[in-house]
Amino acid sequence: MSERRRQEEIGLPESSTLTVAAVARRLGVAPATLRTWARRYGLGPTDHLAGSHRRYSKTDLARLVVMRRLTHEGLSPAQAAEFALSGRSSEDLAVTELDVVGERLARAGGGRVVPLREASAAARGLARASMTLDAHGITEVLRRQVRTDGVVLTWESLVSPVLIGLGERYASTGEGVEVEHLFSECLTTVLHATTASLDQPRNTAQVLLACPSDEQHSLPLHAVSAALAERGVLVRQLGMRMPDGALLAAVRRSGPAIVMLYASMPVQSTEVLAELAKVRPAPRVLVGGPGWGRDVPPFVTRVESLSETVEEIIASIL
Ligand code: B12
Repeated sequence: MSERRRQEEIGLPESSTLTVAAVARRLGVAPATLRTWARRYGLGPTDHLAGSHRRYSKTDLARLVVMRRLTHEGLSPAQAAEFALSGRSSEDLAVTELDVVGERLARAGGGRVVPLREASAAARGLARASMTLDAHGITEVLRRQVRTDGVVLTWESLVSPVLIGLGERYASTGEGVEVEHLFSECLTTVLHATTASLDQPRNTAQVLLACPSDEQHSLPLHAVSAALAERGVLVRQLGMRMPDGALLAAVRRSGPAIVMLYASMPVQSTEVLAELAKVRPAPRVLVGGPGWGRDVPPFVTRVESLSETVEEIIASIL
């Protein structure tokens, strides 16, 4: 994170200073922890006034924000402090370090975790950032992972297990809607940024993505558009809750070579698929997600994963 970004996050006027109690409230850590961080790691107020009334400046607070984030992500306090004092951005942490972080989190366990069967260490780290509602932490992990591994691998090894874990937690406890929303927002931001970075599309054939009416689970489609953007393919993204009539109108107007529909919730009627078959020229139709039952017509291709979707689309249009 740049110094400016860090300062912005802190949102404190340049000259203001804060007491230990005020910093503790802002960061959500105990005053005793702040005193320990000051004593052991030199992360106390840097003004040179003696006595008990020393106050934290904006720069001191910025370091503590990094310290808190990295300890949440699973670094030891000593490692986190070294990083916070170095003034380096937490994005400089290598992905291998991220795995170490995740491994620690996996071992740490604890009560407020998302159930993650067979998840990678990094997925556990991401889940932990989600549970502490650390929006910047979630976004950073996702951005870093997309940059190194690309969208498909990030989705399949990291994002999907976390989403399924969040869903299971909600199903068994009825809790965590706020976590699900925050995670979805951060993920959408990262996927949109990837999609928007495509400036020279190499496809002339059009691709249309949408969720059927009443379907709000659009994240997989945002992953499809971001993964295709990485391969130089631009799509038309209609997103969630597309009424049948509007979808058909868009298809007639834009003449896509391929239409992909994703549904998590049970699809009430497949009539729109029959209508799509009547459009001329007829687009190829893909459906994905657990919402599609057994009765999809034979001219429709079912896709089971993000990678399969991306390969099917690319093979059809390039
Ligand atoms: C994020 C989320 C939300 C967000 C969606 C935000 C957004 N913009 O997409 C919000 C908060 C809006 C939301 C709302 C709701 N949600 Co919701 N949500 C989820 C969550 C956690 C992730 C959804 C997702 O993106 N899944 C994508 C992948 C990770 O999961 P999947 O579809 O199961 O993946 C399988 C395959 O599709 C395939 N796959 C994986 N990735 C990809 C990618 C592609 C392209 C393809 C083709 C395949 C594929 O592999 C997986 C293994 O089989 C799921 C949990 C879950 N297991 O999905 C619940 C979940 C889908 N939601 C659920 C529910 C009940 C709801 C609500 C009804 C809650 C409510 N009471 O209001 C509402 C409204 C839903 C509606 N009308 O559409 C249930 C659905 C249960 C059911 N089938 O009936 C789930 C399963 C949670 C649960 N376990 O109870 N939700």
